[in-house]
Amino acid sequence: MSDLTEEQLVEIKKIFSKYDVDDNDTIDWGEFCKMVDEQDVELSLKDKTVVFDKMDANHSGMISFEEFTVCWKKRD
Ligand SMILES: [Ca+2]
Repeated sequence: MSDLTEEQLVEIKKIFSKYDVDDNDTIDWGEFCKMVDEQDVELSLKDKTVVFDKMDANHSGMISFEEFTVCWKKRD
């Protein structure tokens, strides 16, 4: 199922780690907001909630690297 190359995975991991500030291998709400704020996109709090909820596929309140990778694939 995974069609990402090793290189792409390394790249995604790099981005993921950058925003996983407390290094617990998940992106929580606070870290997610920081990530969004650093992009050149204007998202309302409501939009952020929707995006976060979409990325957090199992609704654990945190985005795992796996969930992050899945979203990355959908982006392209
Ligand atoms: Ca984290």
